[in-house]
Amino acid sequence: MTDTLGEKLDDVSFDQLKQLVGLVEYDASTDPFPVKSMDAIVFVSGNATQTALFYQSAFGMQLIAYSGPENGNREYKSFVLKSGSARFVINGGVTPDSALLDHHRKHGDGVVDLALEVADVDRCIEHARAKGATVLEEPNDVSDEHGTVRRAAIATYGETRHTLIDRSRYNGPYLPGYEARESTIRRPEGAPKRLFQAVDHCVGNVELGKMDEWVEFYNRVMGFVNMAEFVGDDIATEYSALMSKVVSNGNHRVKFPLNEPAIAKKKSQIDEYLEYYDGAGCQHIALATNDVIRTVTAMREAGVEFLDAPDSYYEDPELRARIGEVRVPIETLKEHKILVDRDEDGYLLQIFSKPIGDRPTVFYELIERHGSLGFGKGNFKALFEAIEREQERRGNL
Ligand code: TYF
Ligand code: FE
Repeated sequence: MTDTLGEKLDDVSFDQLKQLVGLVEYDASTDPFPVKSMDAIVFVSGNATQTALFYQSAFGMQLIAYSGPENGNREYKSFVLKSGSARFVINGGVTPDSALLDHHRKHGDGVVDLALEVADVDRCIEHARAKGATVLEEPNDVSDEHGTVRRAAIATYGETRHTLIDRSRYNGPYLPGYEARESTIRRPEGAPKRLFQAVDHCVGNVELGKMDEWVEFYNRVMGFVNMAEFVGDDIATEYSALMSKVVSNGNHRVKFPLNEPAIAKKKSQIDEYLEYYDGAGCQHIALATNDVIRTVTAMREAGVEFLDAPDSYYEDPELRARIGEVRVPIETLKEHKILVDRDEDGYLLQIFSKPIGDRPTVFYELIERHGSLGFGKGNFKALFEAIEREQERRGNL
């Protein structure tokens, strides 16, 4: 199955993807920087060997490829995991002088690369360079017996990058140099095939006063458009302590909300992140699922902790009136602490994990869309209050 941009979607059909991440029609012919999809989210971990097991056992992902000392990469181990159209790459330094370990010393476990699949690396780089982007890797071909990948990279916020990948002439397991690998854990009897099908959005936290600069960067350099959803001054000072705007590529396949701290009544959760990550970086990744109840149940059973919405959230008559009918009774949402929001296009169900590493930095969102193209604006108050309860428990409020 391929979409209009010729994207390989594995076994997630285009119609499924459309529902899962809320695609819209757009005219790709005028796009100066056409992006097909997220190619991979690349992480650095203090122990990639074990983190790869976590994503298999707790997130139900499948190990599909590997590179490391056993096949010629002496510097670092790299595990490639898939779930539907989502691909995660977990890297960990082996040799003590590996640059990955410097990144890890500063930032801890986190995202180093939001890699994007594009059809024409050279055209994108030419545009990006003309618009003032920092090119970290010039376009180059890498090959092995499975073919050739053309790649390049530009800098984004903090020490995060966007590698651009054209994999149209390559049919191996991930990138040249990687070998196919099968999962190393046995999945529980009767476990669902996968717990999520796609990456919905990746959020960046940037320093105070920098949000608009980064929004403008994505507009100018990558031709991304602003989405309607934003957290402005009003919400920020009232309860959220953050400001947020969302940029996306033309068809909304790739969505990047950007947050900055706001001066409010309490210490911003974004300041807590910036302090512990030691700079700007990726804050949360939203995973699209077609059954958030099943996904959150399986993840909780595997030990992943989620933020609790208080019972009062579900008893609020205003919420009940606004939400109307959704695919399950509100009681079921309450039982699983799942949040719900509705806008003019439809509704969404969502839930947020606690930070998954040692530092209070990166966390996950699970999102089940039913027509809504938003990000759960109606839940911001309840969500930010739940985040602040956790900040307080960590002694950071
Ligand atoms: O991605 C979003 O915009 C939503 C809401 O710290 C959100 O998931 C925004 C900021 C934040 C947590 C969630
Ligand atoms: Fe989100």
